[in-house]
Amino acid sequence: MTHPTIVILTGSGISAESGIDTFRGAGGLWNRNVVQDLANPQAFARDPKKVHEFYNMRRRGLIGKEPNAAHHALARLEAEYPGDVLVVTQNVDHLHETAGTKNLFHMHGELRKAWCQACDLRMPWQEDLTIEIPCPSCGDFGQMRPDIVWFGEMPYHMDAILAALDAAEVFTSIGTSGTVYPAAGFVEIARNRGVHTVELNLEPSDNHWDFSESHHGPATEVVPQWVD
Ligand code: BJW
Repeated sequence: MTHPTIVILTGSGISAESGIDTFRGAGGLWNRNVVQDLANPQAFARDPKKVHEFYNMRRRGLIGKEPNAAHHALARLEAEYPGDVLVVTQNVDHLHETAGTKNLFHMHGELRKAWCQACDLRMPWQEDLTIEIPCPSCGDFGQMRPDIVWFGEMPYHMDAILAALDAAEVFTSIGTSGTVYPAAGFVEIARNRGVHTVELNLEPSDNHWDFSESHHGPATEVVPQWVD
């Protein structure tokens, strides 16, 4: 017997109970900072110091954060399920890999990586970034940026993600509001192929009508229930 291939999309809601802010909704990053004005290449070109400060604050905020029961449940699913499981995360934190998930794409980049725009090298980065820091590889100044996909930039691994969606037999979306594309469109791609689509979220997401099945509640409850 073959087992259905599962593709799982995660968003900031899965990390909320680990103490990492979501973007939208009460207390979300969006409300306290005008993220739209910071998370784009034009803002970085105009005021790199301000954009670095925002991401330095967020990178420091990851210190001491641990995966929760939802991250652990997905790692357990990958380890124990006889079929293929792929996690595609929009999150820029490191909690899926800390929990043990290996088959993972960070489609919006990673806070703990830096990208040198001069020599195109991406590297692990735990410290603050500033405009004064030279690139460790090429020595150029002012060229280091957070390895984050900003608005108007192409998300990472898109070819591989679309190929995985093409092979998926189950698509599950966890902790995402369904407002940011192209990730918000994955459920429609899956649904149009007749794939079983599952929503696990605190509340109905913006595209909730695209799901065959929905379970609303905190990720630490609904994700382990779905996995088990
Ligand atoms: C819980 C919970 C708990 C809470 N348990 N659940 C008009 C129409 C269509 C598209 C566009 C458009 N105008 C522009 C676009 C494109 C744009 C876009 O989609 N904009 C929308 C805002 C409309 N997209 C892009 O630009 C993307 N690139 C692109 O399209 O490239 C193509 C292209 C390129 C070049 C030329 C031409 C085409 C790039 C998008 C990059 C997104 N980046 C961000 C910021 C990254 C930087 C950073 O981290 O600061 O990524 S935006 C932000 O939103 C972040 C997230 O990954 C992303 C998704 O948010 P998420 O994870 O869903 O969080 P929330 O807060 O929205 O939702 C949390 C959910 O969890 C809620 O539902 C809660 O209820 C729930 N929840 N607690 C379970 N305990």
